[in-house]
Amino acid sequence: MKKVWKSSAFLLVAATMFLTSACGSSSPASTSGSASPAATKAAEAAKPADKKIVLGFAQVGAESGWRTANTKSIQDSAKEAGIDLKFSDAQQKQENQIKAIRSYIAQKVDAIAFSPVVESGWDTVLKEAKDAGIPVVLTDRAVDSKDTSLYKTFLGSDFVEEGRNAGKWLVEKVKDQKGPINIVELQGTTGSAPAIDRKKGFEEVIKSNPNLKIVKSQTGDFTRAKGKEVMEAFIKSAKAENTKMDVLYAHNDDMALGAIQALEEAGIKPGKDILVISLDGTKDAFTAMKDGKINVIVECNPLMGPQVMQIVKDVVAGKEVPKRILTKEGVFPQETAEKELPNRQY
Ligand code: GYE
Repeated sequence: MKKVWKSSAFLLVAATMFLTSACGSSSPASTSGSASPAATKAAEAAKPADKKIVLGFAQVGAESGWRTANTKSIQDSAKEAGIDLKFSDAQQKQENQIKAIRSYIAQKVDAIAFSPVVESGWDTVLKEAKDAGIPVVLTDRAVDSKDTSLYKTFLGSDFVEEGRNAGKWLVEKVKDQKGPINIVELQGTTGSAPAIDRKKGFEEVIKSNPNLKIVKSQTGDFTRAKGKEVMEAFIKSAKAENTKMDVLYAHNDDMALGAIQALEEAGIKPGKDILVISLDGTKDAFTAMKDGKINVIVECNPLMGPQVMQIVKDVVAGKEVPKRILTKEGVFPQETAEKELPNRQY
């Protein structure tokens, strides 16, 4: 049921994108060939047809390969869509994102899009945007605001489902194994939607096999350097306690790649001595998987720029958009690495 909804949501977005691009226009007023007269009126009132839309985008940072691809997708597609993009990098700090959003409000941009670094603490600034009449689009990560009127839509992955998919792969992989299977977990940024949800979905599924146990879990902040550092500490304490580490579950590719380095330096073979599960699906991770160092990658798609621009055009034109729009993604076990690597876009 979830799957059906997921793909139909994707199709809906794809169809909307096709329809509007088929109209071949760049101004919001003239894209309304398929809109009702009321929506056209709202569009004209909202924005003169000859003026470029100004979009303020408050990015999380540049913490990972995923993020770099996401930023490029946003920048390239803004250019393509004829949208004037104001872009800021918050260096993974919520206070910087809030500052950036406030400056977009002060500049009276037409729309604000942002990928909230953590889930909580956004109500005040979102209310300020709403009071200023500036529509907000959430991309990639969610907020936990109870008042959903504070934003127009949330476009991004289902992180709980990603965690479940990682868990399902593991449950199947070890189904014939006897005895305890120790998992170490590298969590994403503390308090971020992907870290919370990827943990939740994974734990929910691995519960079905009592042998599976998370024995160590710590944040590596979604970066390679931190992933390596935390894995080094895990290796050290596992040695001291004389415990085995059978599985590494990393919430993103960068942390997995950092951990792989730490494992190799300690003489442990990633992908063989320890199963490695990663998330995102960057080229670097697929290369490591082709080399046998990662066992499975659950994909998370960062290339959401074109969808973001279409949504921004629609909300600025006063059109209704679905409150939740999902991105489409897959699961890639090791045997697919060689074939899939040349297809990777990021
Ligand atoms: O998995 C990670 C990035 O929010 C989905 O953020 C995103 C995550 C992604 O730093 O690599």
